[in-house]
Amino acid sequence: MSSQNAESIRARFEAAGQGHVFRFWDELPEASRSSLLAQAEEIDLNELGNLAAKLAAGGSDDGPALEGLEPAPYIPHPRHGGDAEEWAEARRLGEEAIRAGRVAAFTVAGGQGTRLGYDGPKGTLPVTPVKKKTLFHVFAEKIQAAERRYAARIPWFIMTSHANHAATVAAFEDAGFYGLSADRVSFFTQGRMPAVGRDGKILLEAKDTIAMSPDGHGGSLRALVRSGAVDKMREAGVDTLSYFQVDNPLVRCVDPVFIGFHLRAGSEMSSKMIPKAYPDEKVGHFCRKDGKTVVIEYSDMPADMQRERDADGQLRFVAGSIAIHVLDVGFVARVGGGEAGSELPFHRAEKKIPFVGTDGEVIKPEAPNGIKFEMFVFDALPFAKNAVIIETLREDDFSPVKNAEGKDSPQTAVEDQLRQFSRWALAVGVELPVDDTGLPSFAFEVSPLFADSGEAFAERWAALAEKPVVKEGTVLEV
Ligand code: UD2
Repeated sequence: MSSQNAESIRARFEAAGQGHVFRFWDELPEASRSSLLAQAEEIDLNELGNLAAKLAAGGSDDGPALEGLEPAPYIPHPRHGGDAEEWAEARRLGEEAIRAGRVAAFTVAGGQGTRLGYDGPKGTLPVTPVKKKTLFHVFAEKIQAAERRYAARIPWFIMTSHANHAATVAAFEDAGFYGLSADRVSFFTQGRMPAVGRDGKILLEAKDTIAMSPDGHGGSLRALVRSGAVDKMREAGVDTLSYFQVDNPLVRCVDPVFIGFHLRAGSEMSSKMIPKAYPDEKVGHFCRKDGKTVVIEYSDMPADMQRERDADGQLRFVAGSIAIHVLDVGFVARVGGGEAGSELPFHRAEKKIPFVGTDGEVIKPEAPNGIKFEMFVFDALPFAKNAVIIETLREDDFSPVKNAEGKDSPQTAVEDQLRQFSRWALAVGVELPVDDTGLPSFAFEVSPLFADSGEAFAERWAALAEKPVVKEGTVLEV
């Protein structure tokens, strides 16, 4: 970088009241200077200025206000009164789109996985009961199973973060892309936001390093555009994106029914819901406000509202968001491209952020001292035309790994997979000892390449000339 360039960047920071970022400039070696300048260039000072102004004004975060919120309507699953004909029609539409190569899979995998305490990209966490396949491996097999079934190409886009990009790509390379053809898989890194103190000033975590963190999964929309992923999709004839989080081994990565409902409605962004299992389950709530679909995050909805019940005793805000969406690529291009009036708000999180004091010493605060900013992808819903929400069955779509132990942990995810495999096996007459939650007394495993649904399992099983004995350690593969 030319020294002229360096001067102009420093001047811009000075003018924006952020000149302290270069406080240690004079003592920094050349390499540190370049690295600091590169970080500074990532920062949109206008955007940060607006956020800091709101902070100074004591404004709360930009989430939607709670007055006038109504529960959002959704299309019920046939098991709960939904129209089976309609579901079959949606499936046909979705299958047609997949066959035509219009659908890509998209995983957001840029999170820091702090709660799990796992050292490595979350997608490399082993999750299956017997073979201990990783999350990425499970998704890859599900995508491959769909490619085979529909004789289609299904490109897979994976959003990483600065912190885990190299490790993620290396994991795929080491694993031979888990059997997928490497040219189908694209990685790109999400954006970052600087952390600021309560005074809106950018925090330095070292003399030459700005405290930066991923800009939230909502940053995926910008990143899809900036990275060229949207162009790549358009070139490949992809207009529909199947979005899911890296932490959910049960997710149907490419679900024809869901895609079909999305296309049938001419929706720009669709979502899956499940009825919440208990009032304070940690999922967002699908609501309507001023005629638009919004998600109110669990941490933003007061407890009494989360517990409200209607006349027949059902939770009023029952529709839980499990972070599974279908997005129209044109919509991603618009919102991610920064179309005026459809900017995603930033949510604020107060955190303990180690920082460099004026004397250059690193200070580790005991209490939250700063603010991190994140965008949430579901905040795009109010901008989407014809947003559709369909109900899905928890046991077939949702068992997230969030914590090291207890609820939503690797252990519960293994158990939920075992219950799913057992349901499929019991349905075709396999004898299995299961408890009253459907959990078998031993571990076995069904690869998505053997079957990725109850119907697929029944078909594969019927076609087997010799039925294997299902016992401890059995793995049904390919
Ligand atoms: C998310 C949803 C919640 C519910 C739940 C279901 C939010 C705010 N809440 O809760 O409503 O749907 O999931 O499991 O999203 N990620 C990135 N980059 C980032 C931050 C996150 O890629 O900068 C990814 C992360 O890798 C993970 C996903 O987004 O795949 C979820 O992030 P989280 O664990 O922070 O969200 P959580 O569990 O609070």
